Amino acid sequence: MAPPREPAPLKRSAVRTRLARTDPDVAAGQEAAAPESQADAAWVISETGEDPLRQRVSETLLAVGSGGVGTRGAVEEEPEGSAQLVVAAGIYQNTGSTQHLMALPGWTRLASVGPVRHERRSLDLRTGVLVREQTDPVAVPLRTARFASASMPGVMLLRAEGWSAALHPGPPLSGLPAGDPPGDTAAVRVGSVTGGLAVAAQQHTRDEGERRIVERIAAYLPDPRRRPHPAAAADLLGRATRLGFERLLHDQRAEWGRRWSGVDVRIPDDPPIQLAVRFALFQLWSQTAALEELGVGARGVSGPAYDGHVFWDADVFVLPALASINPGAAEAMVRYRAHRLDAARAIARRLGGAGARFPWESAADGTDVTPSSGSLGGQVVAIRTGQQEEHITADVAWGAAFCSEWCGEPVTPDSAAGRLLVETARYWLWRCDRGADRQAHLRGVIGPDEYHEQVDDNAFTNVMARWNLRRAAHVVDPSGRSREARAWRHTADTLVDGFDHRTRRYEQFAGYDRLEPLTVADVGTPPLAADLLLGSRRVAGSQLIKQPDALMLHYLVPDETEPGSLGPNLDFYGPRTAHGSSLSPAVSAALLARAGRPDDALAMLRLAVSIDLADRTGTTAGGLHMATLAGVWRALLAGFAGVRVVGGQVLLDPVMPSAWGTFEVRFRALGRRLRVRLEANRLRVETDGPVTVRIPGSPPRRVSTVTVLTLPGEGAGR
Ligand code: IFM
Repeated sequence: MAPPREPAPLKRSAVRTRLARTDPDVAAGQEAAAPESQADAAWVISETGEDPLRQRVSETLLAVGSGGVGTRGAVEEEPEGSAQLVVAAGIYQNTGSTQHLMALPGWTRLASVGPVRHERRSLDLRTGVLVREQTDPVAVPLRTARFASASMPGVMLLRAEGWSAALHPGPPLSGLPAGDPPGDTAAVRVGSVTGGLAVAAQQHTRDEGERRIVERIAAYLPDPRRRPHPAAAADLLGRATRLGFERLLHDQRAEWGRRWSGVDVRIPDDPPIQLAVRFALFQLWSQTAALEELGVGARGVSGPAYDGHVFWDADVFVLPALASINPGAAEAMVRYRAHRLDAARAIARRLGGAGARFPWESAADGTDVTPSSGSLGGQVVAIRTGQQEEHITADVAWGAAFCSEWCGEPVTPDSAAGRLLVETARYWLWRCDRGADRQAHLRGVIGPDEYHEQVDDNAFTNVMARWNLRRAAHVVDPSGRSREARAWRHTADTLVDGFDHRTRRYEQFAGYDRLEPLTVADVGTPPLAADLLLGSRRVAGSQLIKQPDALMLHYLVPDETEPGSLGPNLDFYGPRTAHGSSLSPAVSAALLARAGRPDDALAMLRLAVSIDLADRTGTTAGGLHMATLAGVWRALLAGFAGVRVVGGQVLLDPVMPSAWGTFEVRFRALGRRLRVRLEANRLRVETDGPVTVRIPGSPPRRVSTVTVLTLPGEGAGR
């Protein structure tokens, strides 16, 4: 049983800042007067700080990031219990299972700000500016504004304005190895397991009567593969300070404006879902970057949970979402895996096998960092995912192939995706057992449903391995002549998949159907941790599942599943799914939409968006659930809008819940920007260049600029 892992205690990194004004008018080129936050409900996430128990959740939700560097939204004075943290993708310390993202020098700490009893903090998703406003009636209220520059990745800016007797900035970087030296400039370089980070910062303070204004700019330069030169951070800082706060604020608004014009959602009849999806898009964008390589931890760069380890969450959730948001970042994720092929080969070799086997949890160098024990309800329990959750190997290959398909890049044997497919196929060929039945089997694994360990022939693992073998064979040998590719195809064709033609359902693993037929309704209301409520042993002996397992096949490789099998699998596994993993509701929402059940899908989507925004699992304090955010966007794009990219064509097969009259998605695919709007049975497609689209029942159609297509049948209501 893989227990939920407690968030590691946060290391408080330091920084101080002061700030001054926030700025709604700066984009219009005006010097900002004392700013008011923009209360546009369609774009703003607000926290009041009234509930001390929500403090760490607010810090997660109000995280900002750019250039692969993330900063939690702790208030500037960092009161007791506040958990400030700055981390960067790929910058790890320690070894083995204790390897974790390094707490970096911080840029948001102010030495003192004076008493603040009531305040409002508003993250404007439209601009990426986080504004804090004191709502106490005092003569000189505290106001702060901060943002992670979208136009200069890695540059962070803070402005504070307050009463000069109370507002003291302290040094511009906090948590430096040798303490916080006095002065208004600071720079440091830190080494990590495989690379390092250089950071430089500078601040200015000025008094205007009783008012003090502090402006601070910091430049972070992380490099997961080598130690960056300190001069490079100083250079970045120099360029940023020459532009100055106002100019960078202006550029911030312009850059986010560009982002939102290309990727967005419009659901006029459902403002809460529209805001929640925008929040997901905002954080997916902020927590990632088109770097030389990008390993996305389960919580991105927004918190310490799972130590920043990279799971399948990255390959099959975050990567496909990014392919439609910021394709360069998705490609960087593929490079993260490709750069670790040698480490994966070494794991396979150590097992006596061939090819490459990826670790369930990966971090700096691609060695296995999965812990071997954890805590479940206060008890120490073994974690076996490292040995048994082997589907990760096919997931990595799937992510790389998906990225190529979505972006319109060919997969050749020499491309990153091609090499990943081939090496993973070699592993599966070695890993499969031949039974007396002359079929191929995969024994002793854990599927996505981690309530059941050491199972044989998990349908998800087997079908993903089958897909992997077939896809690799197609890449190296489309005509079927090579011996190796023939062996892959033969093994794929003989791998058992547990499909029962009578029930039209996959048995999750050999023997699953004979387990105690518990449903979630027998236990409580999902989402729930069935293993905690009933105990691991009882749950392992039952049909309760943590998250979609066989159903993940319909999510990832629908063309590898039996036609017409989605409905029966949803009907059977839906009531047995505890949603004990945060990944679960968004996948279920997408599948319900694909099954033509949009109202049920919308109910599930509401649960998915509440995972972080309402802290439904009590774990958001440890960071954003990146796979959930990605799943929310994919539920809309691939689920409701029915967007797929296959063979260089964009397939569109939308469904609409009865509560919505229209909805629009804007996204990227095949190197194009697309806007797709559904209204009744009319589909309006707008692109910035020619692209081939296909709707059900019609031949492919080449479209450019604006085209209106009519859907067959009842269209939107289907
Ligand atoms: O990868 C997931 C897994 O599927 C369920 N437990 C949490 C992991 C990290 O998010």
